[in-house]
Amino acid sequence: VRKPTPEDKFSFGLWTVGWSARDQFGDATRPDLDPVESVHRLAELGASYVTFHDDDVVPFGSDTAERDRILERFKKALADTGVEVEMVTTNTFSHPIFKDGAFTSNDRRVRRYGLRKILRNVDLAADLGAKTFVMWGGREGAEYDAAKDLFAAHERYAEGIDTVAAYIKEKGYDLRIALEPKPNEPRGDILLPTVGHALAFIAELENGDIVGLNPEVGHEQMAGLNYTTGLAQALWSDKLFHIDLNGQRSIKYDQDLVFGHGDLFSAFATVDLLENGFPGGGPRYEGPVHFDYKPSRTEDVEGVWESAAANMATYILLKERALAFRADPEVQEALEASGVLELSQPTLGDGETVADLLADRSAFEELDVDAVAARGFHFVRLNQLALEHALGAR
Ligand code: 3MF
Ligand code: MG
Ligand code: MG
Ligand code: MG
Repeated sequence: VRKPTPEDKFSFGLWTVGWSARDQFGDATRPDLDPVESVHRLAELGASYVTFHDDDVVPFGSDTAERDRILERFKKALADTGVEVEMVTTNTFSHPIFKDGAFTSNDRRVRRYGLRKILRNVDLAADLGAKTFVMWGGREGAEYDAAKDLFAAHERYAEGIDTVAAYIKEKGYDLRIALEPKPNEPRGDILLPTVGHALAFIAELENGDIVGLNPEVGHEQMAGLNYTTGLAQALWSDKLFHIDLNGQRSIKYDQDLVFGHGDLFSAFATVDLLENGFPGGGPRYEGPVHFDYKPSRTEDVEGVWESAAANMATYILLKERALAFRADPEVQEALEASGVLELSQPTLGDGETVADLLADRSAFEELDVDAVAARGFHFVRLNQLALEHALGAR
C-alpha cells in the first residue's frame, strides 16, 4: 500500500489513539498517551491533521495558567511536525455534571456551565485555525420517556446551538459547526439520532446557515442505516461539513473499529462517493478524511500505531479500487444499461408545465405499461462489477 500524502488529507482525533481502553466492564489495558507524542507519531505515519476535545489536551478543571502552559507545549508539537488542527470539539459527556446532558440537562445550571465550556473552546478552535467545530451531544437524551420534556429539550438544544453559532458570527470566526448524530450509547436514546433527524433540526435554527453535519459510519449503522445514503443527503443539502470514518459490524454497541474492518463493501461505496462524487455530478465533499475509531482493547501501544496506519491504508486501497471502478469502460456501459445516468435527467422537460404533462397522452394513456414494467435494470451485474473491483479482481 502506498504511503499517505498531504493530498489524502488524513486526520485523527487525539482521543482515538489516546484511548487507554477502559470500558464498561474492564480497566485500562494501555497507559495514557501524551497528546504531544501522538501528534509526532501520527505525523510520522502520514496524517496531516489532528482534532481533539478540550479535555483530550487540557485535563478537566485545569486553571488558566496550567491550561496556557499545556497549550503552549501542544502548539510547539504542531509547529515542529507541521500537523494542523482542522477541527476542535468539546467534551460535554465525561464529567458527572453532564450525566443528564449539557444543552438539554433538566438542571439549568448545567446548561449554563456547558455553554461556557463550549464557548471557551470555540475561542481555542479559532485561535488554532480550525475550520470546523464538532458537537456530539452524547449525553443529550434519556433512558426513560417521562424523564424529559421532549419539546423543551429540542427548544433548549436549538437555543444552545444557535447561541454558539451567533457567537461565532459575532466574533467573525471562520468556523462552522458540525453536529454529530448518534442513536444511543451512552444514553438509552440520544436526541438527533440520525443524519435525517439532524438535518431537520438544522432547518429550524436561526443560525442554521453555519451549522452542518459530521456523520459517523458506526453511528448510522447502529441505527441500521446506510452511511453512504446519509452522506449523500447531507451533500445534497450542502451540509456535509465533516466526517467520522470507522468500522461497525451491524446493529450493536458502538464498535469504533478501523475503517473497513466493519462493513467493507459499504466502506467501498463510501469512498467511491467521497472520491468520485455522484455519477451524474453534484456537490463534492472537500473536507479532511477524519478517522474516529478506537484501537481495540486487545492492542498494546505498538498495536495502537498499527491500527492508526490501518485506517489510512484501507482508505488508500479503497480509493484506488473506487477510481478503477469508475474508469472501467465496462462499468460505464453497465451504468448506462442500468439507467443510473438517466436519473440525472429532469422528469419534466425544459419549460414543460404540469398542464403539458397532463396533456401528454404518451406519458400515461398511451404508455405500454407492461412493456415498461418488463425492463430489467441489471443492478446485480453492476454490483458484481463493483465487488470485483473492490476485491482487486479487475
Ligand atoms: C462517540 C463519538 C465521539 C465524537 C466526538 C466529537 C468521542 O461515539 O463518536 O467521540 O466523535 O465527541 O467529535
Ligand atoms: Mg462514535
Ligand atoms: Mg465513538
Ligand atoms: Mg465520532
